[in-house]
Amino acid sequence: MQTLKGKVIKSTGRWYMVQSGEEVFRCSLRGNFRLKGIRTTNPIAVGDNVEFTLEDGDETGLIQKVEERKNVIIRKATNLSKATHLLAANLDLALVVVTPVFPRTSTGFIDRFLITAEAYHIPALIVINKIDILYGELEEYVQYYEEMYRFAGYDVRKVSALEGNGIDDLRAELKDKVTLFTGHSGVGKSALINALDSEHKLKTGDISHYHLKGKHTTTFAEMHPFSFGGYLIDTPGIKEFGVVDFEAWELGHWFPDFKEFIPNCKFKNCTHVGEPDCAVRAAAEEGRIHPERYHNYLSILRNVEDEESDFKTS
Ligand SMILES: Nc1nc2c(ncn2[C@@H]2O[C@H](COP(=O)(O)OP(=O)(O)O)[C@@H](O)[C@H]2O)c(=O)[nH]1
Ligand SMILES: [Mg+2]
Ligand SMILES: [Zn+2]
Repeated sequence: MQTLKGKVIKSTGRWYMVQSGEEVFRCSLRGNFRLKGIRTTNPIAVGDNVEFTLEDGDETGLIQKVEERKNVIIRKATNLSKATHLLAANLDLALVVVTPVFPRTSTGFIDRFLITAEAYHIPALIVINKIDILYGELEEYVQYYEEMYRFAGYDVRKVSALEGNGIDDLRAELKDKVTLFTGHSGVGKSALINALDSEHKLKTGDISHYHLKGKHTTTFAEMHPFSFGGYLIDTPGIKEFGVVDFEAWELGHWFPDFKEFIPNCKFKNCTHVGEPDCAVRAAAEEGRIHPERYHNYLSILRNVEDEESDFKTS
C-alpha cells in the first residue's frame, strides 16, 4: 500500500478525481470521514489537497485526510436549510471578464463580484476584454472603469482574446494558480481561455451559464488544468459565486477603498448611509472614495436589507 498526495480536480459526490503529479486517480472517501467545523452536504470539494492511500493492484484510492483550506466558496444547500454546499476550495484568484458593450457589464455587477471575492478572501482581478473593438466613446468608458477600479485598489487588465493583446501578461499572472473565471455570457470567457491555452479547447458555453437561476440541484464545480501550469475553476454558475449571509454593517469592510475611513466613523456599526459623523460618506463627497463605488455600495446594501434580493438568496 502506498500513500499519495494530490488535489481534487473533479467530484461527483461519490467519486473524487485526484491529480497527483501527472496522474489522475479515482478515489472514494474513507467511510467514517468527518470534518470539524463547517456543516456541509459534501465534506470535500475541488481544490482540496488530500492524502489518499492506494492498495497494491487497486485502481481506486481511498481519501484519508484533507489539508487545511485557505478559503472555500460555498452556497446554501437548499433555500431553506442552514447547511451549506462546498463548491471549491483553495482559490488563488477570482477573475471577472467584463465588457462595456456586447454585452454591457455594469459596475454594480463588478462590485458585487468584488465584495464576494473579498468576503471569501480571494484576490480579485478585473479583465476588460474586446479592446480591439472599443474606440472613441467606448474607449473612454474603458478608461473610466480602469481608473475607478485602480483607484479602489484593484488590478485591472485590458485584453483582446481575439487579437491577442495582453494575453501573455495574463497567462503569466495565472500560471500555477487556481483561478475562478466568471462574467456575463458573451463577454468572451471561452475565447479568452482558448487564447490563454490553445491546448485547452474548452467547449463554448462550458462556463458559467448552465445553472443560471434559482435551481438548487446538487451541482459540482470542476477544475481544468492549464497546460502552462495552474487550473481553471468552472463554477456551475455565476450566481453560485455569492455570499451566503452577512449583516448590513459588515458590507463596508469588503470595500478595500473604504477601509482607511471606517475607523473614523462615529458609530462602530455604521452602515455609512445617513448616520452622523460618517467618515465614509464624507470621503465619497470629497472624492477620496469614487462616488460610483459609494453609490453601488448603497444599492448593494439596500439589497442586503431586502430579503427578496437575488444577491442574498441566490
Ligand atoms: N472583437 C472581439 N470579439 C470577441 C473577443 N472575445 C470574444 N469575442 C466574441 O464574443 C462572442 C462571445 O464569446 P465567448 O467566448 O463565447 O463568450 P462567453 O460566453 O463568455 O464564453 C464570440 O462571438 C466571440 O468571438 C475579443 O477579444 N474581441
Ligand atoms: Mg463560454
Ligand atoms: Zn460610516
